[in-house]
Amino acid sequence: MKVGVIGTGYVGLVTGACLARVGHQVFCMDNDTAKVERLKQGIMPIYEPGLEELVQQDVDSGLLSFTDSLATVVQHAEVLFITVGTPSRPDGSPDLSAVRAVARSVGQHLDSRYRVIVNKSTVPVGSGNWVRMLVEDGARSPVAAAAGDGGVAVLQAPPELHFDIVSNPEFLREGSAVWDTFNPDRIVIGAESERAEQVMRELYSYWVAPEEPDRTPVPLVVTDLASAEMIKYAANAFLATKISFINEIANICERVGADVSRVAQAIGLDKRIGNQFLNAGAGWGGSCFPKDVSALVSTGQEYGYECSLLRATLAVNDTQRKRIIEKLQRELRILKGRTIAIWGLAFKPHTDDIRSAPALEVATQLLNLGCRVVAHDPIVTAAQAQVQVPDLQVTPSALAALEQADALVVMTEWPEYAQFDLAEVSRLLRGRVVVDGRNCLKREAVQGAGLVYVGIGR
Ligand code: UPG
Repeated sequence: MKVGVIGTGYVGLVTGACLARVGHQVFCMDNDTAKVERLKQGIMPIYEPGLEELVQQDVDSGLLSFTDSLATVVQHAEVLFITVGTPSRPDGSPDLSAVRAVARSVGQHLDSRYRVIVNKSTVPVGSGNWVRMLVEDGARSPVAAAAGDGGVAVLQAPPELHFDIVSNPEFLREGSAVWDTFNPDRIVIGAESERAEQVMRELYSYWVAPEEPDRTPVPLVVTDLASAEMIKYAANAFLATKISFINEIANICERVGADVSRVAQAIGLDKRIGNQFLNAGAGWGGSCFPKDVSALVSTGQEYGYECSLLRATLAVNDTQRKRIIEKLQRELRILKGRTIAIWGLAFKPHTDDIRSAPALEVATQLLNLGCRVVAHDPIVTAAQAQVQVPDLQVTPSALAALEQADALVVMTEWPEYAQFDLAEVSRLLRGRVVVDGRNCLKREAVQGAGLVYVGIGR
């Protein structure tokens, strides 16, 4: 099939590359011409394991191409994915201006051939209808005739449109997005018509109707538009709540002398609970959970419902970062004038994404308290981090960050942090305190090196 992907961010690029890999002809479009040029040269805008190789192979096979021309994509593709960003506005509601602009422009370029327009960006419930309206509005707008008309806009009669809107939420985790795309737990399609559903079944046939007998079909859930949109929010809100729940349990564990790791392990063995997303720590960040939980609260409010559980999920997450500062204060007493080393800036390992990263929030709070903060991350660069926290010092060596530091705080569980020689860590640190904000170090080993170990809920 011929597929257009509008927006080459995380979701768009990964989706486009994976669909090309299974044999579709994919056109990835972005209005950032410089980004398109870099993609053509094989330079990825994000760090994601396996993506660069995949894109390169797809480009070599001729199945993946990049363009900045929306007209080209709309003309060639029978399925059009909208994968542009929907960041949070200050009040927590999502900023849909990019979706609005793309939907209208798609409408302006549509002709009378049938198209399926797929919302893959996480958009509030009800957006499917709204996108339909925008596409229709776009189609009614004046269209300038092609180049060579001397710049004079020529009014053309709007074509008779044949299109359906589909909601097809993504469930990709940064750091394993390519793997997740090839191995999804389910594929969700919210479709307006049987015709659109059939197109999507064919598009995803590699997953839902595999030809190889040894591959198990991925469950396909077909719903109405609103339910598909809700599934995405409900999944992220549930996962975020699960983490806030275990963080709350951790906070009680600390007070009663229990170990949250053992508690999580045991409750996770109950299949009704499940053992994933039960790691207590400094809280969740990233581009999805904070934005999506806030957006769901905002949708509830819009429709006259107060989301008290989800507000608590957000509140627990917010205070969880402050607990790192409290722990430092408890150990060091005065924080003003102290040097604190932070290991890990990305919101989680195997990504360079620092959006809503707990590490940067903790660094900001420490700087505001008069500390000097020296951080290390295996991938995030000083330039990247300093856009958000200008006074943060970032060193390319994890061990160098420890020199003259009164305490070490581990904020991202990069595997290499658990492998350092703790005797060396102990020798370099001026102070004795190690706050393990991700429970990723071995407590006994840290203590064995003469350091004070402070974990979360243990
Ligand atoms: N986290 C914990 N404890 C856990 C698991 C995760 O604190 O037990 C934190 C993690 O450190 C990170 C955040 O939770 O800060 C989110 O982690 P993760 O879900 O792995 O990352 P994302 O890439 O943000 O993926 C989420 C959903 C994915 C969805 C995506 C965008 O997992 O299904 O597609 O958001 O909506």
